[in-house]
Amino acid sequence: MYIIKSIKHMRSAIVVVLGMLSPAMASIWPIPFVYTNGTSNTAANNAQITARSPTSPILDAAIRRYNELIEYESFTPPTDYNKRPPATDGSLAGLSVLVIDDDDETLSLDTDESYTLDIPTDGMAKLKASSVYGAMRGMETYSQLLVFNGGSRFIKSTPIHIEDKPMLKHRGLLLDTARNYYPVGDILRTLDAMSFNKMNIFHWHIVDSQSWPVESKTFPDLQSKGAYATNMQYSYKDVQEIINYARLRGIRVIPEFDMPGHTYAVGLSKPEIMSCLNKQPSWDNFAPEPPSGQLNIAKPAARDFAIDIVSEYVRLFPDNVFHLGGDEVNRNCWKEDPDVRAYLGANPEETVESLLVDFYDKLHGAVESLNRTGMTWEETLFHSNYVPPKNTIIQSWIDEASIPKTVAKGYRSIASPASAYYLDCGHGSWLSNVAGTSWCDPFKTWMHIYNFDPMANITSAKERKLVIGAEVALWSEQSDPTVLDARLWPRTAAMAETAWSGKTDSRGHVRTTKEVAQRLHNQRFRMVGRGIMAEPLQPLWLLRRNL
Ligand code: CP6
Repeated sequence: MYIIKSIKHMRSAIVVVLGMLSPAMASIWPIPFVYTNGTSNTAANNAQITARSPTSPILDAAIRRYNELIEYESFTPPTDYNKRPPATDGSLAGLSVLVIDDDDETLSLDTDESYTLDIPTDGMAKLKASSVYGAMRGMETYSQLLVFNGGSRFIKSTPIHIEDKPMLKHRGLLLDTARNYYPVGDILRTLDAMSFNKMNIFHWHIVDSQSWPVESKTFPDLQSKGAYATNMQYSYKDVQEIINYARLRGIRVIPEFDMPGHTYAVGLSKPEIMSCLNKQPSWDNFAPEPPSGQLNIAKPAARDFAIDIVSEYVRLFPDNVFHLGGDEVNRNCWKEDPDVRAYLGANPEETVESLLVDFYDKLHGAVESLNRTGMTWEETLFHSNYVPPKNTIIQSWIDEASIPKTVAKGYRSIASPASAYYLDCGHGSWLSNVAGTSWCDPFKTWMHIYNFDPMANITSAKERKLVIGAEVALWSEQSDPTVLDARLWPRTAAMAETAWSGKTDSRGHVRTTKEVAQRLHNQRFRMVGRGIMAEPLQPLWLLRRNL
């Protein structure tokens, strides 16, 4: 018995080692659903991409972009340093792209991002996708197969056959541009980095208590009084540039206008619709972080304001999904507000809770009547008496168990547990010296992120289908452009692979961080070569010794 066990153990150890060192496995991140390869090598000095039917502007732009990238990129995986160029058995004639539905350029949760890619040992490679966005994912994979050595380009281990598709339809990154400001260029670079990892949702947490950086045509003072500075603003034109840039990369921009909490900055121009503005020094009785301030839910003008905001920004942000925030409201802020007290005195059938439910209801109703799907933090569902519309997308963050709880109630869930996916802190909490609280520990390593399974503890097929996405979050209390790339990458890439490829391969094997470390290290180098200052994971020499 004991011997059989240890033989089994030894055998699986050998399989793991082969899996790690196999030269056959190209360094693709995230790893494709199906990947088979041969033992030849293909010279790829001609790797030019062409469309079989050049009818779509988005496809044309993507082909141009990848041709340019292929033209300047000369990526050698660190594992190939000091290695001689491989002998080749044939040469590539380029890549031909076929999109079946190339006049449908809608980008939504239903977009089909699947593709198949075939690389022969000699001749023309072929990429086939049903949408232009699937073709982009395939071109990304293709670009990752091209490696340099000794001044020449190759694709190794050909012929290669890939069939690929995402496990989760929503693979997101939240960026908070209110606690610290990021210039447009930093956001565009982040969108590039996302596309290198096949991510497709930019959740723009655009405003919060500390600043209102985005232009408003309805209430211009929100920005003029609420932005940190005149050069720390997003104009309509900036926003449109970001949305277009994202769309060309198959990335949807979901805006979040967080209400009724996290709104101190609104009070800089509209103090008359606010409660508990800037309580000092006891802000922590009223808000999760200073400065305190929430929309005054007893005032019809506050509710009208919220609806006006949604009405204005659904016109600027074309995506079907609109995030209403709803997180971390503080009841005490309203209980102690003189206007709220006066209102409740005159309306004894009402309570703070009923006012909040009414506020959520009006806001979600407005989103629905504007033909959008509402998205909200989990508090709206679990920490209030409100019952959101059944198609509302719930973003789970407080507890890992919130994800199974959300889908058990029949709602769609985006997995963003703070315990695994909150990237914000590179060091202890800024608040620990002020309030004795700390939300930074422990630091979320890439292994920690990779090990989290958004589907954990969800067994029924129906409920697993309701986990539609995963999202990491960069809250910016302690991040700004100086650390952006290193704070995001390559840790976000770890989430991107678990969201695209899943935790389990097509043979039922659960991937381990040990097996994927080498590939992630290569992806980090690839990203650095493409202008993303991703932080290093390990010393280079270790790899060389392992050869
Ligand atoms: N800001 C907003 C935040 C956070 C949330 N919303 C947050 C809460 C807890 C942690 C990290 C960030 N800073 N608007 C929660 C969704 Cl640990």
